[in-house]
Amino acid sequence: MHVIDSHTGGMPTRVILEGGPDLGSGSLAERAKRLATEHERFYKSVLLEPRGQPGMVGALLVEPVSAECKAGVIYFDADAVLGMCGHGTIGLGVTLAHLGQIEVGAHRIETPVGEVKIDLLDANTVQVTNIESRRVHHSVTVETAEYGPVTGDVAYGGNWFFIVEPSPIPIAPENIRPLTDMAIAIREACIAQEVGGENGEPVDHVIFQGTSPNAGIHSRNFVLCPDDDYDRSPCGTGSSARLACLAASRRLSAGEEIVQESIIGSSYRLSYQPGQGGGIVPQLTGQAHVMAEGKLFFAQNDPFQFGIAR
Ligand code: PYC
Repeated sequence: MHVIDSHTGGMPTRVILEGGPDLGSGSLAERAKRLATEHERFYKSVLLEPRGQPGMVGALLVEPVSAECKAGVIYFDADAVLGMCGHGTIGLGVTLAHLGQIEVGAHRIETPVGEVKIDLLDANTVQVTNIESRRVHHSVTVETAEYGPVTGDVAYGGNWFFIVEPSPIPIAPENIRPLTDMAIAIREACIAQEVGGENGEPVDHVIFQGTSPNAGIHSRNFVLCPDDDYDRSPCGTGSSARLACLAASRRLSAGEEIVQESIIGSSYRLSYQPGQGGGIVPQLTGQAHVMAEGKLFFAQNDPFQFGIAR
């Protein structure tokens, strides 16, 4: 399996160029469902240790349906197939540029939740225009056994987010463990209490929003991903969901730009335009760096051929 690894603001992406499973034909949503239901061992083994690393997201390149798109891509982490991935799309853009497959300028990418646009600004910088994002519940309370009631917004940015603001725990690297534990409890409470999307979609990510001590930064976040690890980047789909909440509360105007920081201090520039379906169309700009290119082997006599199960 031929892969290229990059990181976007510290968050790793492994682009699978060839050697992935045959997902057949159909829409990307149908092929993503096949990946989730029929190839769980494949996607876990690509990302789990010792072959992968904590937090890593995979980006499986597939043939796009639309001839307008440069590539089709299905993102996944070690525990779930994702609808979209912002940091992964920035990583993919920089990887395609590294391979000489795209040049500075605009390109379309197909994902299971729709087409997104990337603007390659230079070899490391990509602006992503994401799918239309929206807030679906404002100020909803879930009951957690460990932390009591927690109130937040549910919003969609290509994945489903429960967003808590202000964060009950300061967003600082030394608090990653308690933030993770509380976010897991909130996600479980959302699922158990059926707080999610309009059509029963489960919350798969939890965000805590806080402030940054750094000048010029609008906010800092902590994002829990489905694999129970945290996003080292400010999370592209999470930032999209957050922009939808800021827009719905009239706390940010269309075209106004803010800088959002991750818990490790990497940042995205964020803005939005009004969408056609009542939501917003987010734009996020960030940087990625290619780290490695390699071949993955899955030897039958390797006791950890499919990764270390968690
Ligand atoms: O950047 O959208 C994102 C993302 C989703 C999961 C991890 N990163």
